[in-house]
Amino acid sequence: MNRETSNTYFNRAQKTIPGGVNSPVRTFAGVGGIPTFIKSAKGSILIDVDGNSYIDYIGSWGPMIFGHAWQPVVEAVSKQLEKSSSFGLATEKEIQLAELIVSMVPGIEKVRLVNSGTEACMTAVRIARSVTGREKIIKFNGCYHGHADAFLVHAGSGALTLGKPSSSGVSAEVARNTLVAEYNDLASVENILAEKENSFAAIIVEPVAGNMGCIAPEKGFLEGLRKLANRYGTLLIFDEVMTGFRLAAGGAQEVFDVHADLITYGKIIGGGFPVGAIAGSGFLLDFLAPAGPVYQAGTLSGNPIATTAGLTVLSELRDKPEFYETLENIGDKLETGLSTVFQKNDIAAQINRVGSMISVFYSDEKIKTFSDVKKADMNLFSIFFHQMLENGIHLPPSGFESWFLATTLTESLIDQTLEAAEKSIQQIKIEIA
Ligand code: KE4
Repeated sequence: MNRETSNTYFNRAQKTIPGGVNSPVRTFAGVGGIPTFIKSAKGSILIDVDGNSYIDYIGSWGPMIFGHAWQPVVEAVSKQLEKSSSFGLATEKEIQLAELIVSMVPGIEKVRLVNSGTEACMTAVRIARSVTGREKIIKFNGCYHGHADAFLVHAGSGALTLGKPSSSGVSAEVARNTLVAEYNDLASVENILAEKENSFAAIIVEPVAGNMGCIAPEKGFLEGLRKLANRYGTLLIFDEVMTGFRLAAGGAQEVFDVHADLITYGKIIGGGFPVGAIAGSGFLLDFLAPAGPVYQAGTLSGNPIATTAGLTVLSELRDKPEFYETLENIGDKLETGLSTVFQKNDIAAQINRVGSMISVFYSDEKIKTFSDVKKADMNLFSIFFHQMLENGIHLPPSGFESWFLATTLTESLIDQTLEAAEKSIQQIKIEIA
């Protein structure tokens, strides 16, 4: 497959953009090779700058639940664009999107729109710190909540897994207030809470993990977090930037029937445009300026383009919940088909799927925790990734990411994907024989 223009663009990009990309995962650092530069996309098909086409399993990391360039969004946004893209003053569309989100998600009363998942998560933590008067937070190894300092922390040394920066530029002082527990391990959470009682403002968790590959919460895990948060007076924050409106209209809260105090959203609610949101009770959300003492602001927050796109997508999901059944069927067909390919070829692989989030781990052990993920064969994932790319299938360029399915993945596209998987495995077996 000719990828020369992508290569040329990548070399050129590195002269003016750090690492040649505007978000690290796009560089293929996780799988090696030259990143794909995309020219256009429609439905579930990507066209790169060399004219190669691929069946897309990234979906822009989640937003494209109805596929790329979904006509209703194209039309609605084009019409809005004629009336300008931003006023810096309030509009009705912000009210409509907030009302729509409140109507779709059980247990929330108010919403603040921001411009990214990162902004949403950092604001949720700021609210929690203001409400509780406490400073520390608990996050989980392998979970990602955006690039705010408080989240760029990994388990440090010491029994308390004191947070240590996982990025240069994050101060030790900030990192010390973030302690790191293990996903699907309630005891690791209780140990931290008990050790420093009354110090924790929030527990923040991806209710279905997607940033270490897809990992479902074990039975009782989310319920256990809810009970621990109640017992220790700590707020529970569900980071639903990936799962929100993807797993169900009411997101993970609806699927698992566990209710968080604050929920963060992104991706789908912007319909492909930059939107994030914090949602929760009126009491908690009214801590945000100008209603309350927690400052938060944004030039383009709730802008008419992003809210128009978000309204168009969420209205469709509200009016046609059968889309979730469609996504479940697509996910089931893909999971079953891939499992057959791997079993037939004696490849030790675990497929984790929750609805339209799916990941493949090359391991003979079930993948339930971050330490399980770290034992998986990421080198084999990289080889599979490149073979699939060669065969016209664009997987996310990292074994530590979830794949995202769209309603535009037809039976035929899934069949093509499974044929490509079989062909890729055959090619790999020849190579590694
Ligand atoms: P953004 O700031 O990228 O909009 O959202 C941050 C974020 C927060 N919470 C969760 C659960 C997320 O998955 C994300 C962002 N997800 C990554 C994909 N793993 C975005 C892709 C990228 O960083 O380029």
